[in-house]
Amino acid sequence: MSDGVAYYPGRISATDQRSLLAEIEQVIAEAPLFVPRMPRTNQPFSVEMTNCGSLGWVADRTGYRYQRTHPDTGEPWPPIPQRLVALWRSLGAPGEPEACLVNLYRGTAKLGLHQDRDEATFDAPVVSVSLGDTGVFRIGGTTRRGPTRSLRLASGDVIMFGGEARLIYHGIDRIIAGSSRLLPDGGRINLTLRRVNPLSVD
Ligand SMILES: O=C(O)CCC(=O)C(=O)O
Repeated sequence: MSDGVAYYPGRISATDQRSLLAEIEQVIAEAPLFVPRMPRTNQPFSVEMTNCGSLGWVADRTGYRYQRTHPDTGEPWPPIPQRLVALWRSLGAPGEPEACLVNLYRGTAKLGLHQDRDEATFDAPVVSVSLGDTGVFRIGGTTRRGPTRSLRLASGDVIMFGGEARLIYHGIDRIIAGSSRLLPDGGRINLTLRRVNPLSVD
């Protein structure tokens, strides 16, 4: 792995994956999945999303941003499950994550190459947890046109990128249908934990 990218295959046990999935299903029951839209073009993403944490990431015609409430219900996001906060700490990430983006990939859903740069701080790493079908993750450097490689993220895998790698380009090319039986209807859930504000704000 390049500097600042850490890959932890099978970090979350099968039992803990099931417990985590049940907690995320509860998050989705309280904060329903929504379809984000590209700024300006208003084109829908193929990925459905929701959030937990004090802040949640949303995308609509007016732009990308973090906000305290769900765009459809107007309610605050549910809290981040403690086992994810514990994972964040166990990886040595600072403080506590403020946002956990929940992405659901079904069918041909994918996520284009992008940087995570809507946060007010890049001091903390991004911690990303995969559940369900394997995702073909594309990972590059900090420039859009640089070389990329692909990495298959299976259920229970964790990837963390921080330091020099905090702004690497990354995305999901496709999901390998039928590669996991964790999600009853198939598909993949990704959980992305992030700090949004500098730790001094806590
Ligand atoms: O699904 C993934 O593994 C990547 C998610 C991602 O890049 C993001 O939400 O910014």
